[in-house]
Parts: sequence; structure tokens; C-alpha cells
Amino acid sequence: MKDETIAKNYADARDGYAELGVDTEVALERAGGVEISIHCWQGDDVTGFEGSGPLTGGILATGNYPGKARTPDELRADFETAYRLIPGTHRLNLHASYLEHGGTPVDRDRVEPSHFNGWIEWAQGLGIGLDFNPTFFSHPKSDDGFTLAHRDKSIRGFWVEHGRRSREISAEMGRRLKGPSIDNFWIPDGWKDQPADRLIHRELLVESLDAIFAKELDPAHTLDAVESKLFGIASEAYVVGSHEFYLAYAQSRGKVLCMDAGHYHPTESIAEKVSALLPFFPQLLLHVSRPIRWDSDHVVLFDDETRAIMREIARAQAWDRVFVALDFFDASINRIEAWVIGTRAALKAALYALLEPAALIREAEDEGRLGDRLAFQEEAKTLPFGAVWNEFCRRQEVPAGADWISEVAEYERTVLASRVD
Ligand code: RNT
Ligand code: ZN
Repeated sequence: MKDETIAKNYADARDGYAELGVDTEVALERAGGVEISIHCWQGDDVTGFEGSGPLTGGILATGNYPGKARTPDELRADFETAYRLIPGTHRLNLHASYLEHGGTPVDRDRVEPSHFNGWIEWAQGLGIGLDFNPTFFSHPKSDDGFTLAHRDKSIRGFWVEHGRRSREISAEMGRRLKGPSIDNFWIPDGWKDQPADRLIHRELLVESLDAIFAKELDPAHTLDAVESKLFGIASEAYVVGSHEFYLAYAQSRGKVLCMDAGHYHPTESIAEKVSALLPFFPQLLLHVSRPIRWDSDHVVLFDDETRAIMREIARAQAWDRVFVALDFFDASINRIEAWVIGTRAALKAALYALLEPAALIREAEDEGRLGDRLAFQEEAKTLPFGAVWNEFCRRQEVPAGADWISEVAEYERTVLASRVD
């Protein structure tokens, strides 16, 4: 797309928005500061570099599109390609299973910051921060469906050690890069069918988490988050770490609560929950995903739910309190394309939220003109948003409109196509 076309369309769009009291310049400025934590696991279907077994834990990547990254270097190169097509400055979200062990496998209870040195140095070069996740799945010691809430003390102990070490790794990332690094705890623990005792595992989970978090770490370097879930494959009847469990845990322990858009009932929206929790939590973490009928982790789109999430953050002016991370993994399409579609969609939704005619809508509400409140929200939907988005991309020096798609195709042709297993 030509710069003059973008500039001309933007000038018209700016006038259109101004008529509804929206300053597009302010929105563009603010959107430039929105930071997204981009998940590494879209790049290789949550495989990681431990060199062992299949993906387990009740999550599933489907598809076998060719060209998947097989090494840390390939994953980094793929991420850089995606990152160049995404406006703004963002973070990369790593899982413990993406360690670099240099050829000698390292078990989860032995991982150390040094295994992430390559990632940290690379992130320094790229000028991005890193977030982290202990990996409580895809491991023989999680095969019977329990980890931190296991009845066997030695298995719990193994995973507690992994959790402790993940915090040290995250703290190292936050110390050496732009901190804090968010360390997000999600465990698959649950039963496929009706349990005899729901309480026992929840009590064990409290005990394990308290043991992991016993050591104080500098919140400028790392922040602990806990992620709830409703059900998983083979944990349909009962999940230990449910929403209520972690809501109470995080609140009582001063932890960050993580809500994943795919971890609730099908019509339940995490957007609605943001304002319910902000009065009680200094910080929240969101896993922006797209469930279709179940927690399917489809690529995030510029859809109603993603727009609603961003709208709630924008209206609460809580960009510094609500951390936005992405969580999807589609192996059926070009993985870099998936990354770019999802991240650009999340950013579009953020910019869209910042372009809301908020003053008019609020004023109508304050004055009891409720029809006007609805009317302004409807009129805002047909303002020329695309022209502002393209201007945003131009200013952030990334391709506007559909121009990025051919760049991914070129990378597929020159790099991905030669990756044969
Ligand atoms: C699983 C959770 C979790 C994972 C990642 C890979 O249901 O959403 O966040 O997707 O940790
Ligand atoms: Zn998630």
C-alpha cells in the first residue's frame, strides 16, 4: 500500500473520528505503547526442545502444516520474521520446555537460568522482554493427570521443585531484560470422571503452591500468576485449579490472576470479568485465545470477544495493570502467518478500543440519555477504522493492510520449504 494512499485515507478518517470527539492522534500514541506477550508455542505446536514425548495435559494442537521450527534457532528466526510484521514493541512468552540443554537432556527439576541464556541474549539483541511458564505437562510424571495436586508426595515434590526453579529463571529474565517477567502457573490436574474427593486435591494444591512461592523474589523482576481452567481433554469432570480456586488463592496470596478466554463456559466472557476483579487485584493476566465450542485455542481474530476484552481495559485505563498474553496454537496453517494474524488482531482490537467515542458515550450515560449511549456505540462501528490501523502500521514501520502476507509466503518459499523431517 502506498504511503500517500495511507496518508490521504488517514486524513479523512481523522476528521470522521473528530466529529465524534475522538482524537486519533492520541489513540495512535497510546496504541503504540500496548505491549503483548506473544507465546512461543504457536511456532512449533507446543513441542519444545527437551527432545522427548508428545504433547499431553489435555491440550491439543491439530494439523501438520509443513515447516515447523525444530530448533531454538529456527524458532527464533521464525519469531523474528513474524515480529517484523507486527506493529509495536512486544514480549516473547516462553515455556520451560523450550530450554537449551546443549545435547544432554535436563529434567524439569533440574532446569536453571543458564538453560535460557541463549534466549535472554537473543531477546536483548531484539530489544524485547521475556515472560515465562513452568511446564507441568508432556512429561512422564504428569501422565496420570496430576502434578502439584498429586496424592504421591514424591511426585508433588518433583513438580514443586520445577515451580521453584521456574521462578528463578523468570527472575533472571526480568533482571536482565525489561522486567517484570510474568511467570504463569498452569497445571492440568483433574479427573476424567466423577471423583470421590474433590477437596483433597485442592488442599494439596494450596500446599504445593505455598511451598513454591515461599521464597520472596523481587516483584520488579518476576511476578507469579496462576491460571484457572474449566475442563481439559481427560479432565472433563473435575479440574483442581478451577476459577474459584485460583481467584481465592491469588487474592489471599497476592498473586496475579490469569484468565484464559477459552477456560470458561461457552457464553462466559472474560471481558466482563476484568472490571469485577480490578477493584481487588492490582494486576491481572489475560490469555487471549479463541475457543470454538471448546478450549480449541484457535488463532485470535479481530472479533467481538477480543474487542470486548480490549474495550474493558481501555475504559478502565488499565493497560499497566492488565497484562495481555496470547495463547493459541494452530498447526494446520503456516505458523508464522498464525502468529501475525493473531497478534495483529489483538493490536487492532486495542487500537479500536482506544478509538471509541468514550466521552460522548459517558456523557450520554451521565445525563440519562440511554438511547444516545447506544447510538454512539453503534455509529462508532462504521467509522473508517481501517484507515487509522494502516496509519498505525505505517508509523510503526510495518506493512499496512494485507501487504505482510506476501512476506510470509516468501519466507515459506525460501526458508520453511527446505525443512524436511
Ligand atoms: C492450557 C492453558 C495454558 C497453555 C500453555 C501452553 O489450557 O491455556 O496456558 O495453553 O501454557
Ligand atoms: Zn492459557
